[in-house]
Amino acid sequence: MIMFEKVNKITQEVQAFDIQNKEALEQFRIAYTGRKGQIADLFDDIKNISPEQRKAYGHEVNRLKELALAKFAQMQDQLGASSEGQRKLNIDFTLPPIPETLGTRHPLTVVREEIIRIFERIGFNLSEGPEIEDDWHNFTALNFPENHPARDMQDTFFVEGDMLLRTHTSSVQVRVMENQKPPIRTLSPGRVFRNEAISARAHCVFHQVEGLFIDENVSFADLKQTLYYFVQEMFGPETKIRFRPSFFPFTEPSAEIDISCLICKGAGCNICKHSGWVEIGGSGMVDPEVLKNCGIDPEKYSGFAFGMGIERITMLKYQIKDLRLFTENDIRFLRQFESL
Ligand code: 2NM
Repeated sequence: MIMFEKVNKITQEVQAFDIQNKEALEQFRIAYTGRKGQIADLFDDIKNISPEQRKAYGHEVNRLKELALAKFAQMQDQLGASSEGQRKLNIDFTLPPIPETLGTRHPLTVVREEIIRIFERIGFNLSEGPEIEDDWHNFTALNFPENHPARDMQDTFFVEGDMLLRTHTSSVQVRVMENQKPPIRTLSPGRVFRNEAISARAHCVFHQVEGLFIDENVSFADLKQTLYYFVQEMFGPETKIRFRPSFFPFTEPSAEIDISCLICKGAGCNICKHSGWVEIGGSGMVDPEVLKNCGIDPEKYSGFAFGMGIERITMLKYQIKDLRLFTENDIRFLRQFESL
């Protein structure tokens, strides 16, 4: 018992010891942690302890030793007493180095590049255009009537005068049609902007890829076959495609593009709201009025166009449930795409 009290007493002394300067630090070392210090004496005393109490005693002395060493190291740091030489000696050169962590591509980048590669194989090139657009390229050339709700402040970010943040990348395709002669086969991926409240399903900035195919005798069958090829390549050979009649100002006829639900394979689940189908975009035959607006003769040429949301396709492909994950840059989310 006496020995345990001694440990307690020295513990209290160590705790109370006021180290203000390097001299005090050295005194502390000599008194407690040094080779001939009191803690070393306590270890020597272990031979005088009864075998039943030896384990508990050893435990207590070890705790005291750690406490004293920690205090010493801390004060040594604070007083700047440890020399560079000593520090260097503390490095274990045999340890393996910390490996470099690889950066990752963002899942939206992975999917955008995959979409580009798929359309590249059937002759689509890439086109880009400005994110700040004028009314003509974003709306008027695309046959949006003057009073269309998309032209409302509630839906579109206006910059100044008739300048706005593009609400789709169709504006890029208007520029292509104005500047190139058919045949045209072009893909325009890019950021688009809509004045929406941010939620799990919507964001005011998102990514689209639109496609445009113009030549003589292009038909709705060409549209269907092109998109069928795309969904097979993108989502796998089991994937079914369905076209649902719809309306867009710039296409006639128009159709929404649905694919069979990847999660439940059509049986019905939360993702497809128990319908077995999920929407991935819209499409249609370019309205002759739009061709005319862009300087292409609608008597000679026809074409189809389509548009898809890259976030939506990425969410379906990787079962991502919340759009906000794409912009939060949480490293735990991004790391999951390390090998892609
Ligand atoms: C969609 C749906 C349907 C489209 C139309 C055009 C253009 F410029 F040729 F008129 N580009 N993209 C289009 C057609 C986009 O997105 C849902």
